[in-house]
Amino acid sequence: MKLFYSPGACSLGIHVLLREIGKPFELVRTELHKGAHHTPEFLAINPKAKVPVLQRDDGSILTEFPAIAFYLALTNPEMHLLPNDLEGEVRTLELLDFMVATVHMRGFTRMFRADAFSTTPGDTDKIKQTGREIAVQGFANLEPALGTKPYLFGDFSIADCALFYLEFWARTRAKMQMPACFEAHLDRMLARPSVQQSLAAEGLA
Ligand SMILES: N[C@@H](CCC(=O)N[C@@H](CS)C(=O)NCC(=O)O)C(=O)O
Repeated sequence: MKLFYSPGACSLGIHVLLREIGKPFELVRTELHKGAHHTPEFLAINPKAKVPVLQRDDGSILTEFPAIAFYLALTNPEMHLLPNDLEGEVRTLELLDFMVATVHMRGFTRMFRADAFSTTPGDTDKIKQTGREIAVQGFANLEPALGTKPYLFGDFSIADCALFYLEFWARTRAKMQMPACFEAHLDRMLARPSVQQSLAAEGLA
């Protein structure tokens, strides 16, 4: 199995998940800031020009964070990375979609890639502010899901890997104050060997 990742990108969540599972995998560094996702070689792998990409042992390609996370959880059932009842599964999907499609892509992406949303010269500060407001609201919407639990579903699951990369961005890149439960969840994640190893391997430790 190969993970195409960029240091500190959302692929970090899948990286952590692979290390939690503990089976051998290869990392393929694809540095977004150098445009490595727009090379013909990478586009042949993922024409959507995005990470994370998981290349499975049969060579097939899987993209989109929620799909990759579900695939890894369902193919490693002994790791209990997903609640094993219908309600738990759909609640996991609900959270993953909100975290990736709304908080990440509508919120943090505006903060980090304001130029990509710009339509008028000089509008990037407004775009960044809108992104920050979406992220702040996103954490507020997620707060009841975490509450006083150590992890989103009590025990560690794939949903925590998505929450982790959002929290990591909030603390290290966006310098955002998060509700206390997310600060504590991030500290809990940072104490996990899988997270420490992933950060070290990506050069972020
Ligand atoms: N919906 C995608 C989002 C992936 C995504 O936006 N990845 C970012 C890195 S965090 C990326 O590759 N951006 C490159 C670009 O948009 O140019 C998923 O669930 O995997």
